[in-house]
Amino acid sequence: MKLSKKQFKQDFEQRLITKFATDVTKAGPQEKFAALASVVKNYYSKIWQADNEYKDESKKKQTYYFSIEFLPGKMLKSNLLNLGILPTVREGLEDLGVDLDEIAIIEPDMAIGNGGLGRLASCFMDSLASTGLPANGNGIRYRYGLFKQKIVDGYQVELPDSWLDNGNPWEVRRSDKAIEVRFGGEVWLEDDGKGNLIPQYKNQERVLAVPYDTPMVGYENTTVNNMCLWRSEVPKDLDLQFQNLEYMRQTAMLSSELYPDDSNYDGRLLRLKQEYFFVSAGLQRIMRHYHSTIKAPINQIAEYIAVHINDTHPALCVPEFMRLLVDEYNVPWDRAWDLTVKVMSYTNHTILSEALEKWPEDMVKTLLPRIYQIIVELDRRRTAELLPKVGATLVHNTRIIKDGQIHMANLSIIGSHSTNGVAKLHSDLLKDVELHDFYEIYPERFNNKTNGIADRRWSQIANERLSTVIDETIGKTWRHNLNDLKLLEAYKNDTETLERLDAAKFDDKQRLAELIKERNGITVNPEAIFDVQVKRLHAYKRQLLNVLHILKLYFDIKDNPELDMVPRVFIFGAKAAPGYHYAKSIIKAINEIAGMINNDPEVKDRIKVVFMENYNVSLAEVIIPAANVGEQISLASKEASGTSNMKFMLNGALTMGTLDGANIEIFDAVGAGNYFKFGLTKDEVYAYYKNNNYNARDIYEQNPVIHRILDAFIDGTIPNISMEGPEIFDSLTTYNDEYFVLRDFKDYVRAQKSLETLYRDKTAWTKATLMNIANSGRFSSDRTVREYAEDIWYIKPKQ
Ligand code: 26Q
Repeated sequence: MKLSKKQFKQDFEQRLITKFATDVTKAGPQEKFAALASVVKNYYSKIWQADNEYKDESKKKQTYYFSIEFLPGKMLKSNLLNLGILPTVREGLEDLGVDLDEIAIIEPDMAIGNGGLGRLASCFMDSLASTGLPANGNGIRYRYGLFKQKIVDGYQVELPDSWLDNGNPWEVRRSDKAIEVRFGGEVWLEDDGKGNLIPQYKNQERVLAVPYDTPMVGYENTTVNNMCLWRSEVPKDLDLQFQNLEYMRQTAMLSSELYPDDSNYDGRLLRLKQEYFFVSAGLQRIMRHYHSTIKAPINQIAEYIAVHINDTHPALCVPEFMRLLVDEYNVPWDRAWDLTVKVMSYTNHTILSEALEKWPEDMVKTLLPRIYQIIVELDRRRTAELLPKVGATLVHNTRIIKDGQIHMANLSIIGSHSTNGVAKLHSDLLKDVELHDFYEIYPERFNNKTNGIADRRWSQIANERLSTVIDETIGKTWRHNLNDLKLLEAYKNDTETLERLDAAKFDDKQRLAELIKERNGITVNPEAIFDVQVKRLHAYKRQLLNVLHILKLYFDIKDNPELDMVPRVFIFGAKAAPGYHYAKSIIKAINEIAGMINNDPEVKDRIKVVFMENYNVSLAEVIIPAANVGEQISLASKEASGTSNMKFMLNGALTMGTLDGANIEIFDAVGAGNYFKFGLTKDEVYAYYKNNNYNARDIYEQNPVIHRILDAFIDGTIPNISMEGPEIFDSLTTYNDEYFVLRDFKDYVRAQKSLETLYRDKTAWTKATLMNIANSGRFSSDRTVREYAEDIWYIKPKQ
């Protein structure tokens, strides 16, 4: 949009008056933020309205992205950037004596997601709007987002994230579009005399779902999409006798808290209720819109809408869509099924068995009696139809209902026309191993969509310095088409460019060093290698491998106090699921090891270990630009994709990585000299499983370096740990090291040494940095969503 600085200043000052009866000299930071957000909202509202009108009139097919998590972070700068007014606003504020960054920091992170999957959903929301693709998010407006992490005495403590206390300037509550969702009660079918079976209900629990719409503003275009989040409320017309306290509490709980589990299935009833709540509300809203606006016959619905199931959490989309078609719109069963499969598509984000959702039949039957009937009928018909075609074994292995449980992945695959993994390796594993039986039956449904990131947030917003260097080197087209970063390659031997890249990185490291000083009270040297591992804490991600390497370096120094090594700052950021005891023990161990090393005068600042509290999107925006190295060290086959690996690459950090997830594609893109590869391959891992011949204790017994490091956990070397020490020690020895940490240790140390060698050659290092940036174009989520649009959703961009 066009906006003069003068106009902006006028708008901002005026808004301070109308909203708070104050002026720029007296307004507090919260007031300034609210006034600025309100001005920005005003700017995009007209575009939003116009785009809604365009969508209603053109009636072009739209995607509805159903996700139980979204993780957008702060929205102010992103909205300014996408409207094309970030510099104007920054300068206008400066004229008024206001620093944009000081206002932006006030906005709470919108953190209604755990990590990878939720952040991916938000990257997609940005990219869908920015590529002009008509799409909508659908989720839950949790009153409390992901917990805030405090470290107390080295331990993680969880505090509630009450992010809505000062209101949310971006959302629009649409009471007029509220929808009822019903649970429980009894259901039976009655013949209407014309041969139709009509479901009758009794004693259902009613919940009102109120939509809150948040605009997703496209980057310098005219698209503004919508992310719809549902809040649960008690229906207004409910008789007072039903309004008992317990019912009101239950209702509020539906949209009260995000489950803080990442990659772990939690079988609680409330979770299942949340899943049905946002699925039913979302699909009902789609149906209403279809009838009020699209006005096409119901049997053409697949030409107008696509529904995406983000992991299995919204898998109830399949039976709920069937219910709406069959019960509410009288579509014959077979036709309804055909439409459902055409409309639905599904993404799998993990192969970890403990993360796969299965719900007890009884629970589903009690909570969602009609949905249960539909699932039983789907399973019955499918079994009857497929038995003669593919045989009993395949049918049995792929049934929706097995051993008294409803398998949500099976439901999602069977009820949709597309199942994709999130990186090549992961998608291959789904086809060849994990979902092979499904692949035999429905080979055409399987495909890969390698993840991507909203590059504008991770470069233009998070790393303005680097962005400017890139502009000055190759011009600005990369801001619209990330593939143009390839132009940088022509400068890989250009000393001046390399020096400027290096200077930008140094600035970003200094900024992080200041934050570390402020938050952790630790002084770190910006000349040191900033070696970063930031992600959820999980055994398979192997933060422990990183820790063992740090201990090795520490003992190297203790053995040889004059050791010549490049100083390193090891930076961690990680939340553990509150119930994940082992992960919490690793956090405690990292903090105690940090204390031991940072305070040992003999180390002489050659190693610093920093655990940064409360890792979230905003912190990532400061940490990642400052990284020299990104640790992507999961056991091969376990990390479906990873996306922080892409963020590091785009910011000129080199990857220390296993051949897992999207790391492989990063390795292929940058080439062997610009990536530190180590560890078992997925085939080697699977061979260990097959032959059952891994013996971790042998490694502990036979490798004196490992022996000494592990003993540090149980012999009092690491201070202030109690049960955490033996717990970690036993996991690696007695319990045979589930994720092959000890097996990969030696090769990891080798790769770390070669990293150090390269870092000593500044020019060579920065050149590798440049090669990483230059080849990160493929990892824009603009590319990813275009692939989904073309291959899965069949939707077209505007214009
Ligand atoms: C399920 C049932 C009950 C409670 C919680 C859950 C649950 C919640 C979140 C299960 C899994 C998750 C999150 C999974 C996740 O984030 N997976 C990550 O997805 C990223 C995006 O595709 C990948 O890059 C990561 O590799 C993958 O781990």
